[in-house]
Amino acid sequence: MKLVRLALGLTLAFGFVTIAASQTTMRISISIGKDSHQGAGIDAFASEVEKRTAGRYKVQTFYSGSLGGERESIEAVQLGTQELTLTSTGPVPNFVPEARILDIPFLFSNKAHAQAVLDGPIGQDMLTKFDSKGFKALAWAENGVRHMTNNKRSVNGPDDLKGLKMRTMENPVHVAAYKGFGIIPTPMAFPEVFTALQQGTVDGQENPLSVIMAAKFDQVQKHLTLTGHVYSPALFLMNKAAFEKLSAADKTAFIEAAKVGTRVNRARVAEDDAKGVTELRAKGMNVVENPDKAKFVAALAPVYAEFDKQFGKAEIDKIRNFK
Ligand code: EAX
Repeated sequence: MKLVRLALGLTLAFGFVTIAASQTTMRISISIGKDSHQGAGIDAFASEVEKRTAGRYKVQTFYSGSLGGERESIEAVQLGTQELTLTSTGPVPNFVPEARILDIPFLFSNKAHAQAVLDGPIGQDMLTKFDSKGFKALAWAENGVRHMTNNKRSVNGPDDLKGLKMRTMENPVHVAAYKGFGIIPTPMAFPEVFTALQQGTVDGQENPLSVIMAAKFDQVQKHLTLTGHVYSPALFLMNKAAFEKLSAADKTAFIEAAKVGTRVNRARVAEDDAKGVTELRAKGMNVVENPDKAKFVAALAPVYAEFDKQFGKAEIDKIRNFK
């Protein structure tokens, strides 16, 4: 009888411990608003994590850079002061230099090509490069194909870009490459961009239609050109130690949740790309839909020669020719 009571007591005690552990709350952040392709991605991720771990894990979602810009969020995830972030690869090369190769302009022929590379062996191998830097990279997501906006003039070819002061991401590959376009690159964290555009600190910026719409850049930018000059990957990053603490089944749950988040995120990018031009025109933007792409590519010839040396032409070609 006593033994039974002891066993019951232990069960209750351990039962209690299990319930207490079930309340684990984690945080995930993005630099743009909730009503966006990234907001849709982290919302889906959070609800999938909760569902797939039967509520033992909750993911609190933070939008609009309320926990900091992308560089700060990646830093926080690396340190473990924040468990998760969904970020573009913008500031990533400062943490995982191997990932730089993915930020080369005109590397991918379109979104489908980029997605195939990221979801295939090259992209999946790249995710493992984050392990030794304090991260678990759960899955590739999508920021979108980047286009240029400015307040000075309509841009039809690279000549029109000469001398424009443009905000860029804090990304060494973009900064080096965009000089080839003749612009004056001004790296800046995303939360500062709207004000910088409004006050004329910079003439323009470049981002996917999804970001331009979510951030309401139409309110502070007149001209948009669909340059499509670079594909902007995004990814779900988690603090490595926080990931390693999960049971094997929960690890799978987090990875699968990130994959669902990516599906939702990419679907929203597709929607945004389909309606973006119409919507931004309706908001008063002057849109050049078909600029002379070949001229933009040609403008980067000297930069490509440099990248071939830096990254190895064979490595770049592997991505370019991936089917
Ligand atoms: O990830 O910094 C940028 O321009 C990014 O595209 C934006 O924060 C969304």
